[in-house]
Amino acid sequence: MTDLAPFTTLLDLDTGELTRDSDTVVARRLADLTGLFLHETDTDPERLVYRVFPVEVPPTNANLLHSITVLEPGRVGDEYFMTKGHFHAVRDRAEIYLGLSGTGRLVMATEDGRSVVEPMHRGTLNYVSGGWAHRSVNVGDGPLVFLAVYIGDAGYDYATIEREGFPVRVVEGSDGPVVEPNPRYRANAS
Ligand code: PAN
Ligand code: ZN
Repeated sequence: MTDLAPFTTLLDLDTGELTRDSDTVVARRLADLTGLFLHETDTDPERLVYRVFPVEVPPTNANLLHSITVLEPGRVGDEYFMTKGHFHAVRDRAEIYLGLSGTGRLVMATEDGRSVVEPMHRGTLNYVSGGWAHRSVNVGDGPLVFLAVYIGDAGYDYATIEREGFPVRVVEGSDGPVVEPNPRYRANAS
């Protein structure tokens, strides 16, 4: 067991801002997301898409990692801004997302090609079961902010999603967000 004293972090429930200063904020810009969007348009590569603010605890299976994600509103072509998405490296590690503000969709998929899309907004408590890859998508006009809590040794497998994509994508339709099959799903798989 690690000798970690209990502690409290203050969270602004509207903005997602944490009082505990974190110097390991992850910032993803369009330049970091090459290949993510189906129709890459000529968009500013420096444009900020999302940031992750972690609360630091040891990444072991005795601890619960937790972080705030702030996903900006925007689109590339008809596709909404989204996170890279990942499986956990330790596949069976589950996670919960608590929506704080904004409007989104949580796209989840299994390795055998099943997919589920769930709503995200203030008060949604999404359970991401073990074995399901997950990606959040901002379909609203303001930032999508959520808390993620997950088993500390889960790790990240981004490579599978980079290679295969998700079975579905979320695009802007004439009446709002639409979920449609991803024509590139597993197109590059060997
Ligand atoms: C989240 C995600 C965060 C960013 O904390 O890591 O929203 O998404 P990507 O990691 O896919 O870029 C989580 O699911 N942690 O396990
Ligand atoms: Zn995760």
